[in-house]
Amino acid sequence: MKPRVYLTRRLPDAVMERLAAQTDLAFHDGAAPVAPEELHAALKDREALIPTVSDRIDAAVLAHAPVLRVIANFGVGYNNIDVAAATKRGIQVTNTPDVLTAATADVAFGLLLATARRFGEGERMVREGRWHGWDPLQLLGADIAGATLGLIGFGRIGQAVAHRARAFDMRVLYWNRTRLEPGIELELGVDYRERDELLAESDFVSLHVAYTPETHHLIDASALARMKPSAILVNTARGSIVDEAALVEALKSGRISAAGLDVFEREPHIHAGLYPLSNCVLLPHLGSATIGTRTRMGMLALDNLLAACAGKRPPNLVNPDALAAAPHR
Ligand code: 8YV
Repeated sequence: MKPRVYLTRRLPDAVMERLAAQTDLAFHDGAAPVAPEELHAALKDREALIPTVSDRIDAAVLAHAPVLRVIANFGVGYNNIDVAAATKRGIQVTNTPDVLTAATADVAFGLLLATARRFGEGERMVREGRWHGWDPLQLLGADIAGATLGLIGFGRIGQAVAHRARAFDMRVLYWNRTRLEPGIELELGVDYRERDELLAESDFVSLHVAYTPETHHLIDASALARMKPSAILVNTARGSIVDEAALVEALKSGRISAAGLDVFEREPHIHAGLYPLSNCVLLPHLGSATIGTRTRMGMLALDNLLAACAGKRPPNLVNPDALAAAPHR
């Protein structure tokens, strides 16, 4: 029997074709996220759910899902899911690591370049007919080569950003909960710093930690105050790692020089104070947005889901305790 699956958004065609062939599929086909009532009703007989970053899957939602066995998140970050509530019910949660590492690192490095070299301001100047010719002092930015990049969080994506930075002749510092072996640091060409030291020493700070209660507002007013006035902040991880209101103040007052943001605290709502600021580049959560990456993410979510429904351990299980938990249904 094919597993009964509910998918909250349409995914790339190749994924939809495989889902249709290998599962009993129902999905929400709108341009906006599925409404709670629709999700609740859909989950009443579904064994598997594929949600995205825009779907909050908490205990209240799970209460409507009496036969759910697996939540195969479409994304590496799974802060949209109450994993503890799922584990309690014996529901497995999986994610999609690795397949989006390069695409997301590209966007982080792209934001670093775009902010340093003022691409957004230049583009707006040209499109709005305000460019009246070359000028030796026009839109002068910051040098990349020789500058210091500080990475907060040094998992797969952080390391991929370090790799790109080394190719651009940057010096790379990192902070991570667990420090790497010195041999690996040497191999990757990176140096460890405590977080406050990293903030003070870096010309660019890029965030690559998962969003958890511990990383909520990790970059707050006091962290921003430690950064150089010339420093640039890049965030492709999760919006709530940064206190957006404090960031607006820091950008307005010149406490830091610029920011490149792909993620926001209350997406798609963006702090009103960011819109008028020319020293920030704002992207609509594009980290993994390539056709190849989104296809690989969907295929991996499906691999995870099929494994769980077949009674096998999914390759990217994030809550192994769910296997032991007596299903509370
Ligand atoms: C996705 C992401 O676009 O994987 C993640 O954690 O933030 C993005 O790559 C998003 O999660 C899709 O659900």
